[in-house]
Amino acid sequence: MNDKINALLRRVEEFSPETAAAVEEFRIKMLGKKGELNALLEEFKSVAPEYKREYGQKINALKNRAMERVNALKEQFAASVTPTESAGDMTRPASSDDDAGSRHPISIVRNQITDIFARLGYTIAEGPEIEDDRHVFGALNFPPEHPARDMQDTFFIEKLPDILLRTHTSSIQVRTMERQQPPIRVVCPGRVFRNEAISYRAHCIFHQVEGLYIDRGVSFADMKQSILYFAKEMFGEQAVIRMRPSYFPFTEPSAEVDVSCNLCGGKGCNVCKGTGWLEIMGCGMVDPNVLEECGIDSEKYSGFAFGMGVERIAMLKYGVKDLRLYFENDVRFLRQFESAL
Ligand code: 2NL
Repeated sequence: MNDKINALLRRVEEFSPETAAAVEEFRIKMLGKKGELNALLEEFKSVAPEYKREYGQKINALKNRAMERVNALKEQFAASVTPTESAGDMTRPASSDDDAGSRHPISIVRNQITDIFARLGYTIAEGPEIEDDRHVFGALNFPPEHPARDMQDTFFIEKLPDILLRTHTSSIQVRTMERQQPPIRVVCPGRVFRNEAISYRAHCIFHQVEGLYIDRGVSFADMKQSILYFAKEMFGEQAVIRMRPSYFPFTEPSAEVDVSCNLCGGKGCNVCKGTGWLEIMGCGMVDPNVLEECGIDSEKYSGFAFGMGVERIAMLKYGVKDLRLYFENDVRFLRQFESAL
């Protein structure tokens, strides 16, 4: 028994582990339920009574020494673990394996559009998707019999009084004008809804950004320069624009804006259908009827407004030919925009 105790004591003293795991392994082997010390205590039961005192003390001393060593070694390993080893290097760049997801291309392009106008001093305004007739049509100079007011084109929630899903974000600008006197400079991004058959070029839910600038003496030339600045920021410094006369109930005069095709450099390709031009938005000088309807003196103030479809801008920017891809949330499509902002 004496030899056994001494041998174990030597093992305790000579134990020099390399890792914290080795200390734990040693503790289990020595002090665990089925360990050496318990085996010794089992043997101790059959020791002759006259030796019990001596061996009892020795076994106790061995146990205390073993516990002391294990605890000291454990502490030593805990202290030598640097923060780097325990928690990883907190200053290292994120691993490319970390799947952080990505913004939807429509969000990316919508943010790019509003950022460009923010640089020109526009603020962002939002409004409700469920609207009333006045804010979507009435205040915007739509005559009572205008086809857009038809069930064919607009989703009505309640016909009387007319509660409907907005068909354009102009309703946000109407609400801005009702609330605030000029100078007004706002961009209004949002979802809009139209009762249309879904195809590669149309969807019943899509996204718009509209803008409105009202102050004393705002001219068509101001509008043209603002839109040219936008086109260059969005499509590159080489971009040029042209305006074609158009018609909207809420602007007069009105125009469609084309940007030079950035894919073929204006020579003509399948995207611009050989014309060298891509239609990007509509715009015009706000009709005095609209200003008056929203509580703004049309004798004192003038302004311009514009509107564009985010899906359309995104299709032109990324060369996506089928708009439905933006609504399906197929990750194979969405992953391609991971590197974008
Ligand atoms: C387009 C054309 C346009 C506007 C939107 C607007 C808003 C108010 C007053 C006057 Cl409150 N106009 N918005 C003006 C011209 C064109 O959008 O093709 N959008 C996709």
